[in-house]
Amino acid sequence: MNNDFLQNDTIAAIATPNGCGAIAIIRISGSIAIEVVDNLFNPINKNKKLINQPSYTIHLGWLYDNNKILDQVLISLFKAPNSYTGEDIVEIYCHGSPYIQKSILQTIIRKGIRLARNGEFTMRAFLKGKMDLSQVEALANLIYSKCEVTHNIAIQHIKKSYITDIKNLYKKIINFVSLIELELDFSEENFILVNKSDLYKTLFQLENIIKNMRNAFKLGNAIKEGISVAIIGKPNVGKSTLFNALINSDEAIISELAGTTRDALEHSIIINGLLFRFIDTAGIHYTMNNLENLGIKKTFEKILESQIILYLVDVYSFEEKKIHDIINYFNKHYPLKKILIIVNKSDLGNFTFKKNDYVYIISAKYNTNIKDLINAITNLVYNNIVKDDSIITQNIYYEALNGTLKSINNVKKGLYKNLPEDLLTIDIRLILNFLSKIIGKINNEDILENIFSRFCIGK
Ligand SMILES: Nc1nc2c(ncn2[C@@H]2O[C@H](COP(=O)(O)OP(=O)(O)OP(=O)(O)O)[C@@H](O)[C@H]2O)c(=O)[nH]1
Ligand SMILES: [Mg+2]
Repeated sequence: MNNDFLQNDTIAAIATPNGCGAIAIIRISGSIAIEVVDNLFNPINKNKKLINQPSYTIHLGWLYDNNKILDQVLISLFKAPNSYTGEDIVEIYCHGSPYIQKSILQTIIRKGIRLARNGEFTMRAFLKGKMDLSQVEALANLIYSKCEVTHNIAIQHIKKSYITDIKNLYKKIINFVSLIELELDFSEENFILVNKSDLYKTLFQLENIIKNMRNAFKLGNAIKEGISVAIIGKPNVGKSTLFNALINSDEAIISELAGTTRDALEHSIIINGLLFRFIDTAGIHYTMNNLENLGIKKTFEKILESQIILYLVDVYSFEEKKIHDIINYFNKHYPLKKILIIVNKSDLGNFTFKKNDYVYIISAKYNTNIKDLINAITNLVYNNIVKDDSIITQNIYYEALNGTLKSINNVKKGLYKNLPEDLLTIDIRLILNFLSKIIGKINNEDILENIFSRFCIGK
């Protein structure tokens, strides 16, 4: 990473999406932002100098590149320190043609302002202490949220930052560490300074907050791109009929011929506030038909992509004694996926088996128990996918949350076993270490880039 990433020079970027819109916003942040724009700006009210205007004001005028008019624009001012980045910010609202946007940006850059990198405005906000890591994380999720649930999680996190509570607990824990060290210094006198039940209580409070934050993160992460649900099974069991019933549309072709679906079909839909991505697949069976085999190969690829598998069978062929074999097969080959067995065509058969946590009985054609099935899938998301600890994510915030919980657990175990205090402090110090990442004491450039590079330029 380039060193100027952390510098305090003035940066600029187009903050609105690429392409042509009614208006576009160019954002500039840094110490020379106002001065540079002042020199290009000719306000409608001729005597006005931007530099003399108060913060949070908007000004109409013409923007020039030497003698050439670039556009009629509105300019808003946010003066340091009460701005998004904590620095002087100027936002130029221009007309949305890509040509105008580019010309304005180029003119500004020629005046000694640098093009911002992805997320650099937000990184400055973070480094100035305007945001903590949990809010940065929430902001990234807010920008990319695609359904009500991810949107709600993000908003709650931005609004109610847990950081004040964490900072207070952080101070308390530091206090405990110093007391323990004092005790160790005077170990021969047998001083007891640390109230262990207080320490326990503090750890418990911290654990609750961190668990909430971790659950919110996991839910947001699991559903970011939509929960992927693959519908699989032998040919003709009614996979495409179920797919259509779930997405409430006639997208997939249905026929009484086996081998109708050749290529996987996908459809995203929001149900109960959650974004789902349902995948209809080609029926799995042994065939000499090359085209069908290509489809079947794809089915296996889609299984790998999915978080939930609906294994469809029909009432004729299903035997209750096979349930365990099926579950065992999936647990062995796809241990990270959640599986439901769906017995379809209940309208046709006389059957004796009953619904349970793994087995759902439906009629896709007549829409029987589809709502039940949808609720079961939703519950699976909240109760299993979110609680699943096997999710692997290389996210610094998530790793810090996990590390805190692990160290809290170690200290609690140590207290329980009456471990010597010098050993306890090792884990207590680890807690502090992880917490300091969450409350924003990060100076390492690579870590910073990792956090902020996910944002778009201009954010
Ligand atoms: N009676 C009844 N028929 C159903 C039901 N669900 C599907 N079918 C019928 O079963 C046949 C096969 O349905 P599809 O949805 O095409 O089955 P599929 O599993 O997608 O089949 P392939 O794509 O060939 O693997 C069609 O004639 C459907 O109308 C049901 O719940 N009850
Ligand atoms: Mg089909």
